[in-house]
Amino acid sequence: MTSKTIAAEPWDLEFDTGRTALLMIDFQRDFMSPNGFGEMLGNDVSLVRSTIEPARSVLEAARKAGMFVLHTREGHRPDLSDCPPAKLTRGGVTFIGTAGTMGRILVRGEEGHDIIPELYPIAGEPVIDKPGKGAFYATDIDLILRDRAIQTLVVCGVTTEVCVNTTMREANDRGFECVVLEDCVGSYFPEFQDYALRMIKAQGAIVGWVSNSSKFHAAIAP
Ligand code: TIU
Repeated sequence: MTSKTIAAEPWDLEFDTGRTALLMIDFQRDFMSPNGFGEMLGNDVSLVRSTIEPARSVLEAARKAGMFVLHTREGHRPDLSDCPPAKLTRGGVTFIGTAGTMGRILVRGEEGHDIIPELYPIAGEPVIDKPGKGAFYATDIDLILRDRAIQTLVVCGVTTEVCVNTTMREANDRGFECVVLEDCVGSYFPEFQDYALRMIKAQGAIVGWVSNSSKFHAAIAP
C-alpha cells in the first residue's frame, strides 16, 4: 500500500497505488484513425490524436509503478446480436457492421475495432469488450475491479463527452473515485471537451476529479 496524492480539481485527490487502476477507454482505430466510425459520423479524427503521446507516457509510467491497467473497446459481436437496432441507425445511416477500410465498423475481431498500436495492451491487462458507451453496462468490469479491491480509477480515452463521461458516471455511482487526465482524453468537438471536463469537477467533484498527465507523473514518482 502506497499512498499518493495527485494535484487535481476541485481539490487534490489521495489514492493508494495498489488500489488504483488505469482505465484506457476505447483507444480503437475506429475512433482514432481515418475511415473509422468516428470519421464516418462526420468527425475530424486529428482532434483526438493529440491524446496518444500523453496517454502513452501515462500507460508506461503506470506499468512501471505496478498499477493495475485495463482497457475497453466499444463494439459488437459479428452477428450484431448485442447491438440494439436503435444504435444501428446512429449517424443517420447504418455504419455499424458495414465494411470500412479496416474491416467491419465496430465489430469485434476487425482491425478497426482493435486498439491502436501505440497504446496496445500487454499480458495481464484485461480488455473489456463493451456493447455500449459506458464500460459498466453489460460487462464484467465491476467484478474485475472489485476482485482487486480497486477504489480509484485514473481515466484516459475517447471521447471525453461520450464513452469517458458515461463510464465515469457509471463508476461514480458504484462508489469508485475517478480522476480524468485532461490531456489524455479527447473529443472531436473542442467545446464538448471543455464542458465535459467542467461537468465532471463541478459541484465539488459531482462526477470526479480533473488532472493531467504531468500531475499524474509527479504523483506516482517514487
Ligand atoms: N461518437 C463518439 O463521440 N463516441 C463514440 O461513439 N464512442 C466513444 O466515445 N468511445
